[in-house]
Amino acid sequence: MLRLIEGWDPVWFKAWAGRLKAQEEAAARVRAIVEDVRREGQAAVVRYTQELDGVFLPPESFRVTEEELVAAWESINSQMLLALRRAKENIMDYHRRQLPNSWFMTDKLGNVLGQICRPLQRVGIYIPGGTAAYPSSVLMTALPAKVAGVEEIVLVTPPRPDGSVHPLVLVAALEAGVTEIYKMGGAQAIAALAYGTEYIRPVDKIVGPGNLYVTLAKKEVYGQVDIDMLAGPSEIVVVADKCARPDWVAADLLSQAEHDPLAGAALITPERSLAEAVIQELNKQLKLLPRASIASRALENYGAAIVVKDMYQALERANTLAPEHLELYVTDPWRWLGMVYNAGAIFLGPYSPEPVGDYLAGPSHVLPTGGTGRFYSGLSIDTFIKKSSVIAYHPQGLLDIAREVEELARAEGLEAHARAIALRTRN
Ligand code: HSO
Ligand code: ZN
Repeated sequence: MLRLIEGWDPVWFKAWAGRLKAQEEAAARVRAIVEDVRREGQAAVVRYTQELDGVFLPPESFRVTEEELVAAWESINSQMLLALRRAKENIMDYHRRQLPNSWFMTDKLGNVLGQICRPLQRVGIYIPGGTAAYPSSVLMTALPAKVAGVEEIVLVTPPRPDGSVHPLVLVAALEAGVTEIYKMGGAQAIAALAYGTEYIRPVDKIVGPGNLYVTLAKKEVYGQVDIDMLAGPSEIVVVADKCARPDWVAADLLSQAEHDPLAGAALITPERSLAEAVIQELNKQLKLLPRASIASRALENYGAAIVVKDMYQALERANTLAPEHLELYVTDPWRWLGMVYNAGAIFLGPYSPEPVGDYLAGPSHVLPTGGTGRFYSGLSIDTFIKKSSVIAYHPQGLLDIAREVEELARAEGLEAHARAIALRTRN
């Protein structure tokens, strides 16, 4: 069921890389939804929530209330709360390290130059609903925003059929310092965050994972607001050698395959016998999973065990895939780390299985997928920080560069630019 590939298979690679390729009709549909929300505001959100989520909510009742939060809080068991808090602590510790400093310098003449770093003021976080509740994604997006200093963190998530939100999502939001929560999902939620409605003030940036519609909508509103990335279905690549246990490799591949029928899971190894053993293990373990049908569809369509010549070729293939998660489950993983150019997150050795990163290690699990690891980074403090440059010249400093500025300005045909300098430096 998992195909064995010798060397490389361009047809398989095309399928893997094309998992998020938008169908034209989805893009057109999303454009229409975004436009309707922009023009009509909350009324359009009401309509689409009824049509697409099957839930009718009056326009003023999308915001999660204090009572709902209290009820969620009371429903949670202490074991769960401890787990969330452990994750929270690790995520905050990790992200504090990333905080940038504003800085100032003096140039050769003593003019002051600098860069001021400031958090965004108001950000929107999308949390998917659907087949699974993801409180972990709440922590992995809201906490970095909090640590960065974002004051207003607005969470949106689709309502369940009974009009409620999963209590764990609400508790995670409370723990993470989210300031507003709205029950809305899909393209209509992204549009509402970007343009605002009568009941929701617009945000500066929208982050977080979502399905194809959400991703297309983020692309549509980009420019009105900033976005984190265009994320697709989850994926994992395990580079393994003869030290690897086939059952552990299989378990790691399944951990991402169970997310989505469009998820991708690939093993790359120089050991043919390992590839064969992992395929057998997968078949065994798959049967025991509650989400077997999702995982098996993912493996069937996008899974692969790729047998390569040696570790160099293994790394080359991994860099081509630029996976969201890359496990180096090999004898000396540190030896190969420097050869990884494209990967959202890298997991080293037998005791760093991918799910550790999904929940508790500290780095955000919102990571680039579908080959976009070539140019995107995962969500981090940088996602929520913008920078202003600072220029403070003194009279002598201006005099010193006056001639060159005027020269360049006149060459560009911009006389007013030249005069702003001349006026101050000639008497
Ligand atoms: N692996 C997912 C994140 C996640 N896993 C949430 C479990 N819960 C991101 O690719
Ligand atoms: Zn996961």
